[in-house]
Amino acid sequence: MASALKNLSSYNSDNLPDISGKKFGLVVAEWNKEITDTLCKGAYDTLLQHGAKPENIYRNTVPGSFELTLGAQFLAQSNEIDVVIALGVVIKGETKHDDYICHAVAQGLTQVGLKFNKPVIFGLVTTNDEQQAWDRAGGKHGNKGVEAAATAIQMLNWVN
Ligand code: DLZ
Repeated sequence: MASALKNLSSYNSDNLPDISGKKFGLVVAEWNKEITDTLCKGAYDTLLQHGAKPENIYRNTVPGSFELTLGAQFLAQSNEIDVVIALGVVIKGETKHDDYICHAVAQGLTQVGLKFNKPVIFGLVTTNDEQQAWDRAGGKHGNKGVEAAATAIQMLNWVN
């Protein structure tokens, strides 16, 4: 149950909640698997660094990014899960498939979060080529999995 009414005393100095009892559902697409695994590791390590317990982090895979929405829904509907992190990599090709997939995932994840009143984090890397994807999976532009996990933690300020 989300609460918009937080007293300032409930925040620590970094404005981050205590996540030691929170449960995280990661849904990871297998297309571009090497890259999504790297995103997933970034997210996992970040959660642990901030106090999450390994046994409270669930990882589920789906074939491609298009399936992230349904995977996220399966996780979000569980009372066991406090926040969902969806991770995928969509690389532009000769056709417009990337457009269709990315829009569907963005809209789908938004709907899941609203339907279950639960944070669902959009960790979809959308690039023109594979190098740009690696640049965002531990390369010169950081690791979007780390950012997704940080966003999840921040959003837990809203979850009791
Ligand atoms: C079909 C497809 C293509 C062409 N490219 C990608 C991609 O770059 N990244 C990704 O995660 N998935 C891709 N897919 C697979 C679709 O997401 C989906 O799995 C299939 O269309 C089956 O629904």
